[in-house]
Amino acid sequence: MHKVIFDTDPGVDDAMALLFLHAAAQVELIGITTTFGNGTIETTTRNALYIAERFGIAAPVAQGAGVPLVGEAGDPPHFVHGHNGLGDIELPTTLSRQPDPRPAHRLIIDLIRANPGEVEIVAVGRMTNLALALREDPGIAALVKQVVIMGGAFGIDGVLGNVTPAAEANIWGDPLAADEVTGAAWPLTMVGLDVTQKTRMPTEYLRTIADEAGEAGRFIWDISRFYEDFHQKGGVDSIFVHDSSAVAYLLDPTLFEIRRGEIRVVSKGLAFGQTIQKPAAPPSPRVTGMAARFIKSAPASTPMRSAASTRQPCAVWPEPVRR
Ligand SMILES: [Ca+2]
Repeated sequence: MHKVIFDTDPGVDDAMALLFLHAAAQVELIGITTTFGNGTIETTTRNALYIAERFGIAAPVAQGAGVPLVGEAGDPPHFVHGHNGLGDIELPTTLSRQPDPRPAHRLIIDLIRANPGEVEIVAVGRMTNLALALREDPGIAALVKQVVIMGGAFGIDGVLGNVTPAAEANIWGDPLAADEVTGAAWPLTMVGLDVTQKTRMPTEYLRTIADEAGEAGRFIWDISRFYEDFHQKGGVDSIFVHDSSAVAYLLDPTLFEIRRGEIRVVSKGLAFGQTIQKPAAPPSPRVTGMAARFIKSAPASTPMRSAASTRQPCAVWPEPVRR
């Protein structure tokens, strides 16, 4: 059983990933924490509470950061997720579910401390809440089973950022937080755009979900109309499966190829938000147990394979931030 904290900014694909986690028999969702990103923090928290209430998800929902560690939040991408973050479907004006009284980073700390060695964090928004949790209680890193992130881009098959040529949105939104999170001493896998832009749901597939997956399937169809339109305007005849790819990795990592090595994030200058990996040199004892990893691509029939053995170690590499 996976004991999962889901850190999220719903968001159309976040909502799909949350329902994916909720539907997975091998997942015990123990906490939902919200961050700004696809909407303001008020919008994403409202959306998480709405989904939890509508679909009977019992896990506490805690509101998290509304701004990055440094700087401003910026305007949400209404052209991707709609003004309400859920494809502009009609939403109720009031909810009975209330957020947990704790801020998100405190709920994360409390859940990890209460379940030492068991918690798996799936983080599919800005990494601000995780960075705040590490700053407040650095000891949690050693108590987490694994962290799976949707974010970043590594140029595999020419896949670059989706906000700038250097940066993917979740990382661009708070690169300092991402650098602190990838530098922490916990096992971390980064599911980048290299994977998530290859993993797609065409309209016919979404229609099948609508027809065969009950109320959740119809909800996914409804919220994905606006999101699909955004993709089609960009010349993509399907939707990218961003956040659910991180959930898929959690449930079955053998679906993916993995490249191992530490990751740093650029937080200043032209390459603001770029994720850079130092390929692990074989053999590399530093990798064992605390390597930052990312998934290279996701063909269903391809076994896991490390690209590390073909790489040369880098001569110069800045040490990760350790708090
Ligand atoms: Ca997200």
